[in-house]
Amino acid sequence: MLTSETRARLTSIGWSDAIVLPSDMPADQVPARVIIQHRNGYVVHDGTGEFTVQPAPRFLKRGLDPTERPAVGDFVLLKPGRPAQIETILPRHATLSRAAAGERYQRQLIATNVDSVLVLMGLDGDFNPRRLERYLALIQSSGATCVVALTKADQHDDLETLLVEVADVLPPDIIVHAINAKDVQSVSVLHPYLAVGRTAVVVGSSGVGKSTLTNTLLGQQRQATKAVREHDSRGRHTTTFRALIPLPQGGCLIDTPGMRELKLTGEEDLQVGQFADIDSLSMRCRFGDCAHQSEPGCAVRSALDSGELDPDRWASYQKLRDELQAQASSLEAQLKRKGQTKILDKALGKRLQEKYGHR
Ligand SMILES: Nc1nc2c(ncn2[C@@H]2O[C@H](COP(=O)(O)OP(=O)(O)O)[C@@H](O)[C@H]2O)c(=O)[nH]1
Ligand SMILES: [Mg+2]
Ligand SMILES: [Zn+2]
Repeated sequence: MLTSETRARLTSIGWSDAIVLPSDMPADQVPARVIIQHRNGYVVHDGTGEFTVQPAPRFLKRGLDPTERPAVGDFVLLKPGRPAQIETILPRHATLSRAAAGERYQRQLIATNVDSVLVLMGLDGDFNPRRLERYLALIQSSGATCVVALTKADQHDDLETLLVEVADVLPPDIIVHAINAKDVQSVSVLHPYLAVGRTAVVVGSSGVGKSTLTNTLLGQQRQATKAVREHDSRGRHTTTFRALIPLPQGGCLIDTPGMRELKLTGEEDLQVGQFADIDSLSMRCRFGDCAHQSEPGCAVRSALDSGELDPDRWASYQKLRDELQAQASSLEAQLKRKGQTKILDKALGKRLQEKYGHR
């Protein structure tokens, strides 16, 4: 049990009722939150101050799934010492992950215990509905809410047309804001996601304004930002590690480095509203197992022919679906290899069958 004093302290770093302490918590251990992950250690915040800690040796075991190691956003229990040691990761209520770039299948954590994911996309040439669909797929299985913030709104003069275009690729329940990340007044639309006890993570390409937004919300230049190269409006990677920052609004923000590749992990579910239009089209195909190639009575094909379904969106859906399937197989193989068949049955087997048994 936490004293009300401890609870108040922890609330300043995003503690909420969603975080559950073990009933058998050792009396000498104290909760804290991971705010920075370095190559050889972690920085945590206990609500009073920041300090460096070491992970318990079992977290360093080779071959351990990276998602089982402490990550930025985690609430952990520390064993006192010099330095203190991370003993336990408290159960996560949300986990945003992706698959690592490269050949070998591996899940990577982007942030944990986040209530919302602010997807930043610049209105200066960075805007890309296909990438938005990809982010959405990753976020929808995370347990966090997706919020889209279009930055550099001050550099765009036809916002209305653009907002319609964005709304077209998003499920109706996703909120879209257009902001100038440099302007205090403009970014105040994001305050509801950053109230006391709430945590948001900002994601988006390099140069989109993640660190600028963080600084504006913070009211000081804490995160380094970089001038955008003129010729391609791309920023350079200035933020090199994830950092959780408590804000004056009472909530916490996690700034991240830009991610070049956003590979699905295989745990996503494209069926949750994101492609509801395609879903309901395929329900109307004559054959239950229609592959939407050249079958007679294919509702998807006829929607493509009539222009009702955007061919780019269809291509994007197929690409994500195939990638998801391939990644799910990799994940399945990995879990099997490690003998984690229990998780496997629960998380994947059933879902895969439901999803791909009929498409
Ligand atoms: N005009 C304008 N410039 C912005 C906005 N957001 C970011 N920038 C500029 O874009 C550049 C890259 O921003 P930065 O925060 O470093 O991007 P990050 O890589 O996502 O962290 C900086 O020069 C910012 O001043 C915005 O909303 N409006
Ligand atoms: Mg940055
Ligand atoms: Zn069909």
